[in-house]
Amino acid sequence: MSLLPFDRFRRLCGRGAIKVSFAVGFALQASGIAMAGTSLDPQIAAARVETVVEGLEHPWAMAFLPEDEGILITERPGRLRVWRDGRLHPPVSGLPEVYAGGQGGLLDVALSPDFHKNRQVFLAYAEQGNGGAAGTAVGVGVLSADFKALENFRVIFRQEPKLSSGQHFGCRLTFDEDGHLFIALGENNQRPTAQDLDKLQGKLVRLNPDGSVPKDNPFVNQPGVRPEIWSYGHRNPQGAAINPWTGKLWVHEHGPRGGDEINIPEAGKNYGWPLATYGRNYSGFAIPEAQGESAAGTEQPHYVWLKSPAISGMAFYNHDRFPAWRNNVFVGALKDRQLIRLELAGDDIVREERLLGDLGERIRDVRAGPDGYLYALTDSSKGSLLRVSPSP
Ligand SMILES: [Ca+2]
Repeated sequence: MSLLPFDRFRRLCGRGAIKVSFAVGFALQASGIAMAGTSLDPQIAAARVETVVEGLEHPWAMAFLPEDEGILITERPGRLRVWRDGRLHPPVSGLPEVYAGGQGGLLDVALSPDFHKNRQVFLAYAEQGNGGAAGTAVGVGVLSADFKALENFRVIFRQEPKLSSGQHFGCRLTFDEDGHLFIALGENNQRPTAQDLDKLQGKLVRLNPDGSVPKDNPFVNQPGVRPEIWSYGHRNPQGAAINPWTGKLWVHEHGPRGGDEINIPEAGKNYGWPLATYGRNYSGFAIPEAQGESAAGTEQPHYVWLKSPAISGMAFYNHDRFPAWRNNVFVGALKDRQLIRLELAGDDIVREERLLGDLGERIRDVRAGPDGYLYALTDSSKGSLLRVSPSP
């Protein structure tokens, strides 16, 4: 994506409407937790916050249009909004019907890597099946020249079978540098299915942008195994992004009570759920299928939180605007109502910091903007798009 001149982007943002404030992290959970593996005690820090857009209903995801054309924002009840020329426009037409129950609805949005040529917009959403249960689906449409419609929308992927009564749809969409589409799928709150290779629950899936299966996927031509699968044993991933310094995909997922984790999923590998987990059931009892924090044949998480922040959204920061944030990755927290900043040394996470805690907002998505600011969506019936920068 081309970099926007700052002043031009400020004009796009509608400078007059922006409210500026400062927000610090919350010190509630900074210490006293025995962290496993590479986990760290988080530190609290301040950040500068500007409210860019208000009045969004449970915004879930955003995508920056190239060339100062604005930002696409999904609202979970089923609307795609365009924020451009300093204002929020009416919902885009041409969207599919979504299952807007429980955690379901319109979820992630991603632009085609060739958007400048094809104007393709990919959407992930919960879809109801004939039997009443719901599953995650992904489709693509063409954004009209006037930004008002998504034309010729067609579904390219459906989670099969459909097993959700409203929980654990995932879902994040990410293109890698070769143009493959990764879809991070929840296990529909049906734990054992994350290990069933004939099902698409609890899987990371890798597709060509037209929905066909790449010939070099790890399980192609294996009887009884879905060829879309890249990796398995995932619980409910809601963050995925390509590490710009390695080209590798990072995915994070919700644990149950405890055990939120980041993974760097490799082809064909098993990331453990529900056989291995650092979490417990919400009741406090052990997960019935769990053998412990590890299990033979499964991968350990790259990073794990023993106390779940309930993580959603992920953004690597690779911009010159704020050198203090370079080589960082940011993660939103729903339950902890914070923005998590993780400092990297190579792939290793060496420091964790919590921002925005005193806003008291559930952070659903975080992305790095083309202007070098960080953008975050707050998940509520009156959600906002925030612009975040380091404290001066
Ligand atoms: Ca795991």
